[in-house]
Amino acid sequence: MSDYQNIRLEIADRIATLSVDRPKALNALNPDTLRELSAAIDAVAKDPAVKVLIVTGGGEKAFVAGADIAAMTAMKPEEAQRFGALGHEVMRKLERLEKPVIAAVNGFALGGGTELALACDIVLASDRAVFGQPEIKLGIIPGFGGTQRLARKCGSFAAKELILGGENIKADRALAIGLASAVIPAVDLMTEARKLAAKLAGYSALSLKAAKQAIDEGLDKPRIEDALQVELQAFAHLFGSEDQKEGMTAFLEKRPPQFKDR
Ligand code: CO8
Repeated sequence: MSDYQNIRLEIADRIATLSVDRPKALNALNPDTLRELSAAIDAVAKDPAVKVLIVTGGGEKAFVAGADIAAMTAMKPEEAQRFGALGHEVMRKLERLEKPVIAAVNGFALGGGTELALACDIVLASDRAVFGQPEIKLGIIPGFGGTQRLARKCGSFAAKELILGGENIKADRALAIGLASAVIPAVDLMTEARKLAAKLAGYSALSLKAAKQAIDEGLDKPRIEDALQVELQAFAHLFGSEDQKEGMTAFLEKRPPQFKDR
């Protein structure tokens, strides 16, 4: 029996699926939900049987419709600071998870929902997905990393269009600005997400982790020389692994590799 009230965590075939599941509020993130997400990400991080994480929304309608507006209405600045910091902590934990994270965006991904997708590595959007940062219409701004990640991942013009304009966008526009990696018919979304996750799960956990870290840590370096050093260290380190020997030997022997994650 799981202790989670607002999320579901299912693990099968080396893939964990984490669903935000608060149908009465279209999966909006309140503090309890964020704390449960944090605990679930820790569990995924520690579980050697899990190689890839899929994040999605419970039900048909929403991925996550934002931070919980009812929970925020009466907040004073200090409480908002704590809530924002909790959101930052959870998104950062997801972003720094040493395993690939696929967002399967199945419906409304607004405010904190777009911010949750932005903290994932690959974003698969259903053709019914709706993204947006509508906080400006509530008299606030994004507070779970949206001002920073949207600008870094999609550029400042796209970030300002969404954050200053406050209008929602459909999946095809999200694809055009680089907020989604692919758009998939709604009925096929989870099948495609699992197919992609299964493909990644067949690779070495060591090279998946190294690739993710090299990209993310390199992007944080202002100088390309320093960023290239990040890649070089990670690249060279893999040559001490059994999986590098196996991957290259299997190629030369014209057979599929059997990675052992070591
Ligand atoms: N918070 C709380 N409840 C919500 C939220 C939300 N974000 N979104 C939907 N709900 C609730 C509705 O209140 C409604 O509840 P009830 O049935 O009790 O009236 C139920 O979910 C169903 O919603 P609707 O009836 O509105 O469904 P519609 O199909 O008509 O509309 C929408 C769907 C378009 C998704 C609409 O619900 C909507 O616009 N939701 C709000 C979207 C939004 O503004 N999100 C951004 C929130 S702010 C944010 O995310 C900031 C993040 C950083 C915070 C940092 C804090 C310091």
